[in-house]
Amino acid sequence: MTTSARLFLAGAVSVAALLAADNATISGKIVFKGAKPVMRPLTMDATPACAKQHAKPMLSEEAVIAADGSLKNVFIYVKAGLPAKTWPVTAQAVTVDQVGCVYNPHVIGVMAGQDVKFTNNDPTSHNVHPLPKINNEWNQSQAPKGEPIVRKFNKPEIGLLVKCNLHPWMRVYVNVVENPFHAVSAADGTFTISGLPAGDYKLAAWHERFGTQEIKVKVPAGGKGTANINFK
Ligand SMILES: [Cu+2]
Repeated sequence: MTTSARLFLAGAVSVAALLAADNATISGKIVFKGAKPVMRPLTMDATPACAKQHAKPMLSEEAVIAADGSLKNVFIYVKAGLPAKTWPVTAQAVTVDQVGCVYNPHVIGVMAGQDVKFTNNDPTSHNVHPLPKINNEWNQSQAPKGEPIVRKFNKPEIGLLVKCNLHPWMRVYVNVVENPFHAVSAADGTFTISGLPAGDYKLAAWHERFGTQEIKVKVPAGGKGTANINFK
């Protein structure tokens, strides 16, 4: 074998070892048990430009629960158990669109220092206004279909409420964490966190109305862990 072939193989082996070290996955499903709260319709009558974008009144997203109890918009993150290191900030921005005078998505997760991009696809102005407890407060107006607002939140903070000063029903929750291992439950309640090293983890699951649940999950290298979480 030539020297270059040996170097090539050594490189391939170390890349494979690195991939194997960080390819564990935790997935699960979030379910709400009990009597489902009734969601009120969002009243947009004062702003026809918003109201006329909805064929029927939109319901508050304070609790989005499917018929089978699947709970959407729960933020799940690794709270403890990761190796002590600084994780590189995810380069890609997380986009929050404003369309129909509603923030979409309603809940996001980002890393501290990661870009959050607020876009306006409405024919009306908005004013993006985070109300943090730990990060810095700011507010910024945005013209109809105006330039995106790109900002970072630099400190970890769960459940950071962002409102619109012009439309009081608009709200999005930004969850800021220090690692890339987080997810938001889908309409069917499921979530997946991948790219994890093997470990003994504590996950936290946060919901704007139902609070926080914690669960312990053990995942072997390259393996899968399951974290099914119930709220009530
Ligand atoms: Cu608005």
